[in-house]
Parts: sequence; C-alpha cells; structure tokens
Amino acid sequence: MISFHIMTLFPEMVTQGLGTSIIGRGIERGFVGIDAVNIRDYAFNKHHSVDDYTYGGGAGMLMQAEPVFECYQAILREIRENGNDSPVRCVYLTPQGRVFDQRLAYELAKEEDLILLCGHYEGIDERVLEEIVTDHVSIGDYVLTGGELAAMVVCDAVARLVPGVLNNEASSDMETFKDGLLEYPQYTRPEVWHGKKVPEILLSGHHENVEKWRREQSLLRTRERRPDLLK
Ligand code: 6GU
Repeated sequence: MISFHIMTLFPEMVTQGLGTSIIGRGIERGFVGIDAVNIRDYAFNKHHSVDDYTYGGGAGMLMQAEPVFECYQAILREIRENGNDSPVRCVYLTPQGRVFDQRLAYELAKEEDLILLCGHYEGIDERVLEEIVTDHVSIGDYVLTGGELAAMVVCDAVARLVPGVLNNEASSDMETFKDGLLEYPQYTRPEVWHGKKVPEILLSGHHENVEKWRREQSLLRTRERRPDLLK
C-alpha cells in the first residue's frame, strides 16, 4: 500500500487522470491511495488568491509560501494521525530537478506515504521550498505549464511497482529498464501478418534458445535506439 498526497491547484485533474485504467484498479482494491489536496483551500486572504508578484521584478506571478506551507502541514498531520511516524519525502515537481528514472521509481515505491508538490505560474517562493522539500524531481528536459502532469507520471510509474497493483508480478520484472536494457520485440497471433512471419525461434518451444534470442534482441535494440544506456 502506498498513499500519494498531491498538493495542487487542480486536484480534479490528478484524481481523474489516475482514477482510470490500471492505477484506478489499484486504488479501488486499496493498494494505492490518492489524496489530492487543493492548495487554494489554504489561501489566507479573502480573495482566495495564492499568487503574487515577484520581488526584483520580471514577468509572471509566483505561488506564495504560506498557503503551500499550511497545506503541507495539514497533510503531514493526517499522515501522522494514520500512524506513520517515519520521515516523509516531499517531492517538488520542477524542470530544475533530478531527472526521474526507473531507479528513482523503485526507490520511491518503498515509501508508505509520499507528498508531491505541483507548482504553477512561474514557480513557488523559495523559502517554503527550503522548509518542506526533500527531493526536486523533473520528468525530462522540456517545460510544462504546471507540475500536475509530472506528478501523474511519477505516481503511475511508482504505483505499478507496488505489490498487488499489477496482476502479473513477473511483468514488472521482465520489462524495459529492469536490467538497464530496452525490451525485446514481442509477437502474438496470427503467425503471419501482412506477409511478416513471427521469428521461427519463438515457435520452436526451445526455452533456452528463446531466452538467448531475446537477450540479443534487447542488446541490438538498445544499441540502435538508446546507446546512452550501454555506457
Ligand atoms: Cl516536474 N514541471 C514542469 N512545470 N515542467 C517540467 C517538469 C516539471 N518536468 C519537466 N518539465
């Protein structure tokens, strides 16, 4: 069981996005918890605004420290009330973070609770980040309009590693990146499609040869498409 606590200005985006398909089933079956909390609920002024101009000038608005901090404290209080007294990681989704990969997904999948902070506008007041954030994480070298899509990517990649979420435990074992290589090509019926035949060796029933072929194909494919992974 893992619980994701997502601090966001668009909670419905996150719950709707993660509520379907395989992660949705994990939620229904109680292996995954999604607690999307609206930072705006912790706005402290009567207009419920959570952003303001940046000191020093420049374009755009910044999320203020206080609503983010209050939201974080409410989430942490709930985590403690539910009996988790271990340190809780707070992941800030930002293009200025460590690039997310399968290794980090495995690491985060060990946690009982994870807090994810989604930024908007031009970012968040640095002072609250200093106080609450344990991990700065980016999902790649490009810029999104907000952290929600990145948070959903992280939740999906982490949740599928939690025992019980996937039907077939082996399938997360065999796959791409498990041993640092891309996955080999796979085929299903029919045996011939558009004149292309399924590789003979896969029909041979010779398990050892099939494994050897798959390993070779993984290496070839990785060399061809992602040579950086071989270094
Ligand atoms: Cl985590 N946030 C935003 N806004 N843009 C990104 C990103 C995160 N990762 C890559 N681009």
